[in-house]
Amino acid sequence: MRKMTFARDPNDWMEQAARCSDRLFLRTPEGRNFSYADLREHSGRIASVLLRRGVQSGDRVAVQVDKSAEAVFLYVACLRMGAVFVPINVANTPNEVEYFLRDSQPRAAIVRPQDRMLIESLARNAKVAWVETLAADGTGSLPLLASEADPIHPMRVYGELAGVLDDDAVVIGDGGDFVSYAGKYIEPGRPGGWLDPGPYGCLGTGLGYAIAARLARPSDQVVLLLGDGAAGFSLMDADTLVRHGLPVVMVCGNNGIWGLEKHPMQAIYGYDVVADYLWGRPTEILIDSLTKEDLEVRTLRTRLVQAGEMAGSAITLPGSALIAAR
Ligand SMILES: Cc1ncc(C[n+]2csc(CCOP(=O)(O)OP(=O)(O)O)c2C)c(N)n1
Ligand SMILES: [Mg+2]
Repeated sequence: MRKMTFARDPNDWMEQAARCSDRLFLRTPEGRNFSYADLREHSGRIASVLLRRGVQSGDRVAVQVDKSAEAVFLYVACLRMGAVFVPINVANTPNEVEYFLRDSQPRAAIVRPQDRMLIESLARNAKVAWVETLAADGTGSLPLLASEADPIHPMRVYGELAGVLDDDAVVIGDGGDFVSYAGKYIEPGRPGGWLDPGPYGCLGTGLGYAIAARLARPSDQVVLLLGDGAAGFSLMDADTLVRHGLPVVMVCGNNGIWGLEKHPMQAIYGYDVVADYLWGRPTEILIDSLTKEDLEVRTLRTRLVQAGEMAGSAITLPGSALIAAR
């Protein structure tokens, strides 16, 4: 009889299995098929989100979700990185869930979207900082942080940023929908680490804040997250950054619309006015008229290139204009 060999390290097992990449790993009742190569890819993507949010080998990840292929990928992701998967039965009461969270002290809790509000307050009591969602159909905030969608989903931008921001980074948001996601997903490491246009949401403050932040914190990362509409209010101040030698990284959510105006108009009235740009992509046009040799501009729609490349003054993201004043 042929002797079977078993890989002890989940990563070895994954590599072995993915060699027969077409081999079926899982078929769901709805007829979705996943090969071993899919398993490697999906679990790897989830593992990279967990890593970027600081989950390390030995950390616990509490999971209270319905059965799904994605829940299996999450489980395998934990195995691959040596994290401890703490399954919590969906039938557990809130008191029981709070007990499990307090007892296991997980780095992250992954829950059903409908339970998020409830669990977030339990998680706060249990000092669990990070809660994401995963639904039975595979949707939710956890998969979006690793989304492969093209054009890029804003959540992916923030999923990538989370891994490269220092604790003392100053992150500035100026924009509509693009920045709403940032507000939710970027956790300032210390007071003063997050600046936005405040309760009245007056767009156009971002460049001024960036100038001030760079002067006040000369050696910290300063990152400006701009909607393309917001960029239209004050992008000319990139020229000020350049003239005064103030390096700042700007990531522009370049969707060609005033999204936060357009979508509510569509929802309430069934039509929208003014919210679309009349020509092309104005962010690039505006940048063209600035002192371009001192600005590094990259527009990448299809590919993620070295998202972690933030050491100098540049981070590169797809579907977003990246502007770095040098
Ligand atoms: C000074 C000012 N004018 C108008 C508005 C109304 N307003 C809110 S969001 C928004 C559009 C934002 O578009 P963009 O920055 O492209 O972000 P998106 O929603 O497309 O991600 C506008 C015009 C505002 N908040 N402040
Ligand atoms: Mg926009």
